[in-house]
Amino acid sequence: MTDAMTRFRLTDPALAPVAEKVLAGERLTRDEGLVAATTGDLLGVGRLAHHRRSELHGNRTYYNINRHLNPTNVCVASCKLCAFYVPWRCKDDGWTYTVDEAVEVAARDVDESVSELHIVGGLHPKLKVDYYEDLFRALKERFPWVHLKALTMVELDFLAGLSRISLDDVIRRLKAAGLGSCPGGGAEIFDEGVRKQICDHKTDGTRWLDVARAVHEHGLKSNCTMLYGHVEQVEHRVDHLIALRELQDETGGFQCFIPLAFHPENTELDHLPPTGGRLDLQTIATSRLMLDNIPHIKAYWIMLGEKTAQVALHFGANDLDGTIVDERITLAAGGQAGAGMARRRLEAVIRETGGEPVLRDTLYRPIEADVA
Ligand code: V47
Repeated sequence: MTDAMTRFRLTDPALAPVAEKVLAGERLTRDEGLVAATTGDLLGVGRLAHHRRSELHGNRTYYNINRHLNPTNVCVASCKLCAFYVPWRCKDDGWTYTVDEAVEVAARDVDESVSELHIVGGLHPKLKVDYYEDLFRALKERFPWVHLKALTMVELDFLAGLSRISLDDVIRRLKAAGLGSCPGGGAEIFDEGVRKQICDHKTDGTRWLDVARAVHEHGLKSNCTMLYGHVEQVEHRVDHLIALRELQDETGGFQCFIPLAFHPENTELDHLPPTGGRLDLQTIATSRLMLDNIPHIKAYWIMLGEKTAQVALHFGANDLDGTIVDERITLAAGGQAGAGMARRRLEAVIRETGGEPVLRDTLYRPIEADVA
């Protein structure tokens, strides 16, 4: 029994070298990541991840007051993992807002307390870069205090192709129009074999990383994600984390990593079971341990559910995301957690775990003002 094993009350000797490295602040290897992701000692790996989380953030637990806006759910990609999209030219249940309509939809829920609009949608074959420029300008004019966290790497890549301009021009133009940062969606699992099975018509893993690099080179921060609990194997998850870690070494542009629990309902993969608590928590913990250079790990309560998200705050996560109000992607796939949560409730959820709630803006700066 090593000192580290005793200190973290580990029951799996394979975790001993991982624990030594955690104590020394050293980077874990791929093999050590695999041990963290597969050990039977779930509570042990959770304690290691919580140790890292506490070193980085103490018991500070971040949340924000945000709103989601999905300008369209029409999408040409037809990803098997997705229940949100409708195919192009399908009349049923699809929406595509004009710029004015999108601003009015946002206006239903945005007031002075809201600091962020999270804007993502389908790959619509008629919405070129000028649509998003007009949209961002109109939103900034109406809500100048709101940060626009908009468009995944997949959407930016699609816009460049559709608009027949370079990716650099897309980013430059959207930044000039008010884009503040980018969300982390669309990364799924980078492995090409897995991508073929769950999202074969969209931006591949290498390109996703290249687009993120370009976003960071333009001085914008972004988040990153990993969709787990479908057809992937544990090796795919660990390799995905390492690919993100390597890019972060280069650019430092990722603020936050969000493991996304796959929701199968209403998708073409609805024969798969939903994720269980063990996979959810072990994935959060492994992420915290492997991603030594990404400051924040988000337990996205909409996908994890309130209770698992609370436990995740003791397994390496230090952020819960936000108030949201109108979330449609998880809801379409059978999400049970709801589509929004009041600020006071989010704070209570954090406090119940022993955490200190920190209201933040999109760039993780604490917001002091009491905006109720
Ligand atoms: O890109 C799609 C995933 C993502 C399903 O950056 C699904 O702060 C589970 O990226 N089951 C959108 N997941 C969500 C996302 C996100 C959410 C919150 C915060 C941030 C951030 C980013 O959700 C998609 C895709 O990867 N997704 N369908 C599904 N059935």
